[in-house]
Amino acid sequence: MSNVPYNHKAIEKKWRERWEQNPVNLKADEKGNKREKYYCLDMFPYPSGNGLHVGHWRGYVISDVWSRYKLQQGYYIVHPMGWDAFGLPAENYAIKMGVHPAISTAENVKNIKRQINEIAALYDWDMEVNTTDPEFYKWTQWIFVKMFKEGLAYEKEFPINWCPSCKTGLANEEVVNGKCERCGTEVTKKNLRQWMLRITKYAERLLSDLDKLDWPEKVKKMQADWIGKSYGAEVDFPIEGREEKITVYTTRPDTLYGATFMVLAPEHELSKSLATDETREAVEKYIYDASMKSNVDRMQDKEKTGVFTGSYAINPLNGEKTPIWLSDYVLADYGTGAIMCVPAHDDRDFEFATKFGIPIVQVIAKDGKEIENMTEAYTEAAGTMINSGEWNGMESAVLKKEAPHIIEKRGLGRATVNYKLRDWVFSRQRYWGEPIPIVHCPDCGAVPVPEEELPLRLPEVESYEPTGTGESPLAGIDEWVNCKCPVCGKPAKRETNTMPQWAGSSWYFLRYVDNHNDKELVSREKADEMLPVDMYIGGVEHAVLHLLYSRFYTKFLYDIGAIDFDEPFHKLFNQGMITGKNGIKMSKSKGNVVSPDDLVRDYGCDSLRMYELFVGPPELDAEWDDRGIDGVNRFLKRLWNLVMDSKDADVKATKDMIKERHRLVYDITTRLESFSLNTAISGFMEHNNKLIEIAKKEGAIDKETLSTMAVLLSPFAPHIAEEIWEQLGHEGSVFTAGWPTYDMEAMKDDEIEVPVQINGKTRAVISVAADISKEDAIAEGKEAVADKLTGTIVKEIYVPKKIINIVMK
Ligand code: ANZ
Ligand code: ZN
Repeated sequence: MSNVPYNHKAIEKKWRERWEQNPVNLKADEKGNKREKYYCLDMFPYPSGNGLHVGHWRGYVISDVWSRYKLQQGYYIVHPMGWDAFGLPAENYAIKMGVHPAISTAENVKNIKRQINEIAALYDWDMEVNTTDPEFYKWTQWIFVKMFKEGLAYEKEFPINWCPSCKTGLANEEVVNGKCERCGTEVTKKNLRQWMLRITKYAERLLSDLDKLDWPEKVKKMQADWIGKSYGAEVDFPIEGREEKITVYTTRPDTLYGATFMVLAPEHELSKSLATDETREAVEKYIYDASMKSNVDRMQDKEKTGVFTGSYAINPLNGEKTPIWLSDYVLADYGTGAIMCVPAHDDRDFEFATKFGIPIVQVIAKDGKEIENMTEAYTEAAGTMINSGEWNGMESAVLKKEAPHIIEKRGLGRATVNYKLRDWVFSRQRYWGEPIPIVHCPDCGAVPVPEEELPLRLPEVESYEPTGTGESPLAGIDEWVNCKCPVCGKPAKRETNTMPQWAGSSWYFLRYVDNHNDKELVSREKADEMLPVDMYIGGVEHAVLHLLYSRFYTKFLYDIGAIDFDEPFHKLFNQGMITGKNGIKMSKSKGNVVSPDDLVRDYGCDSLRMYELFVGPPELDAEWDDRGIDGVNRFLKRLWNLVMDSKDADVKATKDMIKERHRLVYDITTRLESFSLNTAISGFMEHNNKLIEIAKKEGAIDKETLSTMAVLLSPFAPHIAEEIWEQLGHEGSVFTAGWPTYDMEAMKDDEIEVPVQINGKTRAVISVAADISKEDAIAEGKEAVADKLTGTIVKEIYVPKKIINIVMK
């Protein structure tokens, strides 16, 4: 037995110090030649006051294992870390405690950095960024100015969540079940001037470029659904007795003959003017009530409400009078904010028509038969057209595709493509965010702060509370607000809204590689050297917004020539969440948070790293159970003992050892390649047990096999890997070893010759794998003597490696 037991404390301390003095070289090979780069990125954390729990560790361990694996494969590793540090929690803490958010944020960063260092990940801290650092947000503001100049940032009155009691605008996250998170008052809508980003201009590219990406199909589909492309038509309905037309957007122009009424969003520009003397009061009340409802309420599938305007439109195809209604189930900012209603074939229209007694005309018939008494809409686009004039008898599926073009040819409207994607509401009435670098001049309008004056620093304030007028606390600082117009020099006022937290996270990955450049967002030279990201690792909760915004920013920066690639993340991996017992999310309030600190102390970093992977497939959620860490810890101890027993024995590699070595390389490599990190860990355990078996027979294991084990283990458990490597007599770090290769031939079992007997008489000799199973041996034996098996078999015997005997009657 080995006399030196596995001492994780001593080993991990020793190697931390070594790496400190002599860092692993990420960039160059032994001869100093620069290697091909590989950029592995983590979704950077928000520096929360709660610190990290074992769930946060998992993602960082996965990305570190991947980075170290790539390093061993010979790449130059770009693996940075930073802080997404603007945002509400720091601000709310400031409101409560009166501590400046910059101070609490800096404290949190310090604590989390300490915790991250416990992981022993290969982060290059020289690349660190912090979104709240003026040297960083200078460029967040610069991008905004560029967008403004390109017409992509614009102002718009927009209904936002509004708490009438707190007198403040609320972010969606602050609205809980339609109520204000702070005071519980029902949230309403208020029209406020907002800054918007025209992400819709990029809708088509954001959709079609998904094809270029090596991302999980699930995430690509979520993005595609969010962008929501649909083909349809805009149809112009003349208004009876007026000059104007109402344009509707429909994906089903084939059903035009069945349009028996029309509905406008209450906010539609014509809504008020369509009222007649008799309907005016009801119409205005309806419009007002709708404006007070939150979107949450409007989206809910409640009973339909509506009001008849008193006006009619003319169905352009058949000249029928169609009554114009208002209802809040039509959204103002989708399509044209007006729809033609086909109650026979649309659920919502059916419900509305039934409630208000509007006629229902069926135009698509399954099997050609009209339904006598419709009790629900027929929503399939399969059947033949009826009640549709010249379209009668056509297949509806065919007509659906042709109708937009027919309508366009006849001058009744246009074939269109529509996207669900909305422009992005980019302003927040908050303190702790990047000031929007715009000056409002009475003469020149909205003018950007000149680029050379950036960063526009966030000023100190006395109170972090929102002002109550829907403006940010910045509005209360006169000396900051009042300024000169950069164009004409007249007195002007600064924009007081700040940017959303997404602003910094939409482009931070570009800045890491040139984080101190005060001339450019990123130099071309550094960008060429290290960008774009090869692998992005983070939680699936960011599948849509963060990833979509980052793709949008990247495309914009590509378009203005700041970078020369237009997709930021080549490959994406989403890790599952670590939960407490019964799948409950870890949170302070549930009291089920497991801190990594104690586990590191008791078992060591290497054991915790391996256990984070061993808990389950990395892409799935997993329940944490402390007890499981014993298993990986035991594996490391057994491996350690094997190395200690073998290192001075100097045995020659036997065939078994060589076979085991190649199988180990094969298993670990293929499992890593398929991101099956949990089975990679179990692979180590199984092969180690095999080696221990062999060592029992042969006395010890050869150095090459154990050295190979150390290299394979190095991405997972870097400290013990280094120590084993050194104990086996190697000089220098295990991270200079390079990833081992395997030889399929060497993995094969030895073949042996086995005689096949029938009733004790040898009839054939076959060659089989030495460790063939009983079933396989007998099956192969019977095949070899098949023509001689003429009777009934009463017994089949396999004496391993010796003989196969078939007893026949
Ligand atoms: C007539 C029709 C008949 C429709 C039918 C559907 C079925 P997607 O696929 O999501 O783009 N629509 C259009 N604008 C709307 C708005 N602002 N608010 C609410 N609904 C709106 O859906 C397009 C369909 O949703 C359109 O096609 C329109 O109703 C409705 F049998 O027009 B349809
Ligand atoms: Zn001016």
